[in-house]
Amino acid sequence: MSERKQTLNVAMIGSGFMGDAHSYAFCQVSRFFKVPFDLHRKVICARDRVRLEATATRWGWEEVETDWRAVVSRPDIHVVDVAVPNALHAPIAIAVAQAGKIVLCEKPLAMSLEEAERMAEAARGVPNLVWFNYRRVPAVAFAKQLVDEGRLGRTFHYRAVYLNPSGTNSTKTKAWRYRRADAGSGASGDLLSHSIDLAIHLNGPITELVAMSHTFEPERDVDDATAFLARFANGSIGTLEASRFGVGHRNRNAFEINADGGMLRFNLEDMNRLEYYNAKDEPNVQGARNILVTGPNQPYAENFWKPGHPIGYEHTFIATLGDFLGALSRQEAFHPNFDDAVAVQRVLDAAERSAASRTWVAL
Ligand code: SOE
Repeated sequence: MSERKQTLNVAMIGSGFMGDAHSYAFCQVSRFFKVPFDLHRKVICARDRVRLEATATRWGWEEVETDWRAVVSRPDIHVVDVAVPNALHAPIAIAVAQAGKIVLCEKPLAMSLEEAERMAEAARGVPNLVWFNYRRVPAVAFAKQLVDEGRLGRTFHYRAVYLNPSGTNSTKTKAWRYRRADAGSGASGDLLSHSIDLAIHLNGPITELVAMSHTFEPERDVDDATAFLARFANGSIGTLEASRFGVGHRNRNAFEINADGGMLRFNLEDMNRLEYYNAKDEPNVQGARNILVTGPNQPYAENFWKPGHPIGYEHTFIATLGDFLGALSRQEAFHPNFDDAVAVQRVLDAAERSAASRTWVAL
């Protein structure tokens, strides 16, 4: 008779795009990962009741609620996932942590570095996660493995871009992501935060940077594009850029590492592949291998489909949740967590100050 699993009643605050992606992960995680918990999609909460009920029906949430405080104060709720506009991350996540509950939060963690530090302080005593989901694209996890195995040796350059064309679409630009009061920033918090998290994860801390930001739409109060030059603690140099005016792309989250031992290159728009150039190959056969990262013997090959069968964007949320619940059951720290997100916020803060002063800023 299988051992009775501990029940985890989950609450989701938010019912938009991320509400769907996270709900999918809560539905599917036990089918792909050995989850030592019984996850219940207990209650979903948002302001717009009509949309809320549609999302609840679609993803099998048991109850709906329109007041997040009522959810956070419920004794039967163990996990609260915060997937609402950035301005609400701090008040909700801090209340969840102070109620002693497990707290999951979308990125960027906060509206400012000061707020992010307060959130991390509040969450110090509870298990916590920030949805930098691209760390768990198998091809990205494989890049991390190759870096950690020392296959690249000394890094010279880290180059990243995150390009989508959403800023050119006038209907989209009325959304909360385009208002400083709700989002805190534009392309930098929304897109560059992902690039910064991957840069720190794959190449270590950034020690100083010089940045520029630009807004193409005159009446908009957030950046449409931000780019910066960086120095890393490991001695490498980097360029990181994000734009919502990346016409010609859909969701190009890409990076390249040039190092002594070779090169690694990834692009989310071809997410099941990693390019690897081994500088130790014979010169006449040197070239970038285009590796299909679907197993065998590659990250998450045991969790998803047989080798050769590609996966999608939604699986990165399943892998994030699966690894989090695994770490939770073993009482181990999980990454990315609120402290990792503070490191990202520190870079965003430096970039904003550098762009304003047009000077290099040390971190
Ligand atoms: C922006 O359009 C967005 O949805 C980001 O907010 C997400 O974080 C990113 O994963 C996809 O693009």
